[in-house]
Amino acid sequence: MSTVKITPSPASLTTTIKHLACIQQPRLQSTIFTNKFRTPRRALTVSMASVDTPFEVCVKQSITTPNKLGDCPFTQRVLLTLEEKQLPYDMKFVDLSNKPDWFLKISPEGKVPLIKLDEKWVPDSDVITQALEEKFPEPPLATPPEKASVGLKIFPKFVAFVKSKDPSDGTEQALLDELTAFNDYLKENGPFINGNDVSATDLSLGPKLYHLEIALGYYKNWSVPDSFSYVKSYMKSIFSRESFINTRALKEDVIEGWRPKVMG
Ligand SMILES: N[C@@H](CCC(=O)N[C@@H](CS)C(=O)NCC(=O)O)C(=O)O
Repeated sequence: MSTVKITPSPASLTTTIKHLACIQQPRLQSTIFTNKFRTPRRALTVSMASVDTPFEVCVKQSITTPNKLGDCPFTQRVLLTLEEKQLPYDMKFVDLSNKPDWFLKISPEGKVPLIKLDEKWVPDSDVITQALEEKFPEPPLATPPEKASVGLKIFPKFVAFVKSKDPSDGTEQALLDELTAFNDYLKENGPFINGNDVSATDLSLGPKLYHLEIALGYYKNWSVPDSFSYVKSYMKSIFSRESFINTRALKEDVIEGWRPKVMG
């Protein structure tokens, strides 16, 4: 099992202690954190729940570069949630092309992401992010139910288009229609899906738009038209968040990850 751990620098550890003083345990100084804590963008209101050990998260391993996170948007969604909630985690890399026995024992479906919560391995990014929201409500990330499905159809339309071999089959137009609706929505309600603050639906959609940008750029020489200015700024602002930079897949992994589907 390959686990990546990064020891925070003394400076970031000081920041960690300062900001998490009321939830951290006495073992803090000897704990190794995988994600580096950063000065939060907004005032940090900490959960009263105790975070005394990093969460173990099974993630897809890079197929191009040793010891790097791979290209799973569902995994990135979970890592983004942990990062935005300033929760520590250790990533356990899983080679999905040759799933190890230890992984298949804890994940009968053989899928990532998988997180250990209360001593139980929990699969599925929907379930995991919901559980994290309930256990660690600060900062609140829940998207109101009436907004939770905004942008939901963009990913399936992107998948159909990237796999399409017939330029006149309507898949590009179907994606453009979804992007038009999303652009109009953001113009009225943005800059994020729930207004001024990022929420769970953005953390789900962001990694998918990242795949869209890289895969369509590479395989179809296609990019989101400039006329979708609200979608373009949305992507820019999600992709430039520290949480996103810390958890994004390598571009080459996204390209290689889509290759079998595009060529298939
Ligand atoms: N509905 C799941 C989807 C997870 C998923 O499809 N993960 C992919 C990697 S991105 C996987 O583990 N695939 C392995 C396989 O199907 O063998 C979630 O939201 O977590």
